[in-house]
Amino acid sequence: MSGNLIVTPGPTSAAIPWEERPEGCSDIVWRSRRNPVIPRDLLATSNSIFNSAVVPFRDGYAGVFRCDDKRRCMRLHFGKSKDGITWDMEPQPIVFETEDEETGKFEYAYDPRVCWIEDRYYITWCNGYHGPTIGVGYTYDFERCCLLENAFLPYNRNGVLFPRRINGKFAMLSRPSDTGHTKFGDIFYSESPDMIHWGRHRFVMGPVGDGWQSTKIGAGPVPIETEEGWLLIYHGVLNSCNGFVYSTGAALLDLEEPWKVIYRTAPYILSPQMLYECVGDVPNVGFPCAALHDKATGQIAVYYGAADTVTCMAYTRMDLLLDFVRDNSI
Ligand code: BMA
Repeated sequence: MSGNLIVTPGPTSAAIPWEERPEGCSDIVWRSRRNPVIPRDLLATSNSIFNSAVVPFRDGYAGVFRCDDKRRCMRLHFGKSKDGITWDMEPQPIVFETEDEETGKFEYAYDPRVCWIEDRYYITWCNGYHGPTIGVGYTYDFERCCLLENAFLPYNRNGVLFPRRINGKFAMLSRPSDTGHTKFGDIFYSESPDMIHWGRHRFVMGPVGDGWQSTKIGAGPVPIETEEGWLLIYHGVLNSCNGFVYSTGAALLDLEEPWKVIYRTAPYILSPQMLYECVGDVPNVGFPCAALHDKATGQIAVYYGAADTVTCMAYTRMDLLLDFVRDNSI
């Protein structure tokens, strides 16, 4: 740990962003009418802002955003918002504080997730250290950030923490991969006593069928704890004759042994269909990285990157989604 990071209070219970399901719409997950909520050029230097993570913070929200700059370097930026929709984005990338010269030598950072555990916000992301792997850091205030060790050896992507210890250990999902645009990918579960050393790796699930999740899959937002299990929203990829198509599904994982899959949707719950999902730097991509959940109302607000260009939101309700996962499981 470097510097004196100041401990500030954790998440608050600000009302989450919400829009009712449009009349006549029977989708389980429906899009915000304000999409894309974050344009590609919110920063003067940004080529695109997408695949980003938002959490409750103080009397509003904070986030870690993937901002690819106009050199097309992949960087992470802090942002703050009162309502979760309109963002005040830091123009400078996050400086990851570390006294360890070696861990500080990463070349790029993308696809962040943010997870409140016990006393701080942990950030995980795809970290360029001799190829992509899972970077881990933490912040108390979304101003300063400490860098920890990479969780795994290259190559790995989509590192997503659970929001509490499981059987006394920190727990993470990840997706071992390759140097490039990986054509395979299973989700694994790993645990750690200290957020540094990761082990006891368990297979959770892999691609299935010949449809939207047939090529590779990866965990999306931090899993949400329910009485029935961990609700995991994840992306699945189809390899079409026109390239990869990134859709979204949901699964329910066992509470104490999360590598055991209870249900998993056969159909997708969201797929690239709107123009802002089908047209952009990488067409046909919806990539969820965060979900806000209001326990009292069951409202869920999902943040997802669209076409590797902009950030969008979609909504669902816990009861609707759980019923759908149960009734449409593979
Ligand atoms: C994945 C990641 C994501 C991206 C997706 C589609 O491999 O690089 O950041 O959204 O491809 O291009």
